[in-house]
Amino acid sequence: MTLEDLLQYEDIVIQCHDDPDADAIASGYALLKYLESKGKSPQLVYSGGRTVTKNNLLLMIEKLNIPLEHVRRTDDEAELLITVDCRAGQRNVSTLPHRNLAVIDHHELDMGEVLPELCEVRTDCSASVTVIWAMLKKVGFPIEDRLLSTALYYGLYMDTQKFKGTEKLDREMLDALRFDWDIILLLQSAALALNDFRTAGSAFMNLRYHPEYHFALAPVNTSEPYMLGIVSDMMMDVHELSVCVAYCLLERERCVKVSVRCSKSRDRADEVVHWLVRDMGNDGGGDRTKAAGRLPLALLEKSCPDGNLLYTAGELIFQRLTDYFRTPLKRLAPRTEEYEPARAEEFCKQKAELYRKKKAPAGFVRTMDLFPEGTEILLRTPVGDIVKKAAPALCILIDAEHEVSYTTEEELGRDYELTDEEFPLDGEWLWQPKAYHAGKKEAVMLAPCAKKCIVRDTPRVWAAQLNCRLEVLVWGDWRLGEIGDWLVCHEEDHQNAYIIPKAAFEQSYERAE
Ligand SMILES: [Mn+2]
Repeated sequence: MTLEDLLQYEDIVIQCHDDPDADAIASGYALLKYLESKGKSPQLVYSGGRTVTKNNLLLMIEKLNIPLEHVRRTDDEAELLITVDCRAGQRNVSTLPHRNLAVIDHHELDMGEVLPELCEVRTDCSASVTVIWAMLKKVGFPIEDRLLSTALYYGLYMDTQKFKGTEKLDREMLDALRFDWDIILLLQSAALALNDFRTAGSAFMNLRYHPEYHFALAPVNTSEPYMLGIVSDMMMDVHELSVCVAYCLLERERCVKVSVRCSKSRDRADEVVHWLVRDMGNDGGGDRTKAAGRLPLALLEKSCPDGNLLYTAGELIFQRLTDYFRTPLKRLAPRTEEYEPARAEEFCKQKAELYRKKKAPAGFVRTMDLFPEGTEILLRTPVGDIVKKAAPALCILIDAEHEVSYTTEEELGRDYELTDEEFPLDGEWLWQPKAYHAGKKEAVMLAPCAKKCIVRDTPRVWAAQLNCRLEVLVWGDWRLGEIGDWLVCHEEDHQNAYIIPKAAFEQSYERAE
């Protein structure tokens, strides 16, 4: 996409992510300046429940005259909505109504994510300001405006934690910018209010450090989520630390928010967060070096009914991080990688072998053995109550879980081998399968008439037991398998691969000879 593609629209709204940071604000501002120079009058906004309160951002907005507005809700559809430093549909942005959508961002794409036609996502840039700068350069827009230059510089400075890990294009931009040093110095020395500094100090006093894995976590006593970024950014300056976690209790949002920073290229902040909140909360998005997520209070309260929730969260995070480093997580996207069972050894103790589902005994009853022909029978099936008339061909199937359903003898014969043996329905089952005389509402037990039937063939799978933690992409969701769980794929379709938990596998699968 080029910036000129955006000029075909008149009513344009530029949206930063919720809780905008310096990069989002500066990127939106640069886009605003460009569109204004082309005779448009776009709006620069952000949404979400919180307004900007962070010291340096307020100062940035004031000193650089950035007309950023907070929009809570609107029914007005923008002709064109451009999300900057974020992508519509992701959790960190409350996307405003629009007819057309454009995206400018630098964060990595999620697996299988679909982007709008109008998009510029460059992961070779450390900040969105660099993406915008390159786009401005491409259309020959001169960045002579000192305030705009300053905004771009500050956006990159903040998004890279003071230029830690900049890319080639970032450095090119830095060389080209003619920014206002005085404003930069002012912003740099305004990162914290005195009270923020005290809060950070107390978080550092309560730091927990793992000497072997070089991670640390700091509980932050605050209700301002931005403090997490400040604390975790400061932790990155510490030589001994490679993974830094700050977390705080947000009563109003009913969650513990977690912010992660990684300073070594070996670790990925978005993966660490994903691991920390798995099965519990959600990721708020992020990238290689910084990411955030949430743990809902309801779940923490369950594991610690009347305790200190911040403390409980700390224990959980420490434990999960220890596990994370003890057994590094592997990932498998079967369909994109064209998974073959021969690859099972990468994740498992042994080669994959053929298994089949155990032939669980099922039972069947001929309706004519229960009622005279034509009697209306009511059956409580898993999909609801169904009434049918007793007929010579009509049967009732009792599955391994003792659920009942209608079938015909012909259908039954296709999937099952029918026997004359009695189907054992002992009293151990709480719910005894029954059918009802629909007119008289009388129950008739199926047990005395039920016969055993044996499933003819079950599809076979290649299966092997994991010896690592593995996440497998199944229908767009990452499913985690623990050591001991089984990695299986269909015999006919190798890319149809997934995880079956250890207990479930052992209960219902057996080796195919
Ligand atoms: Mn950014």
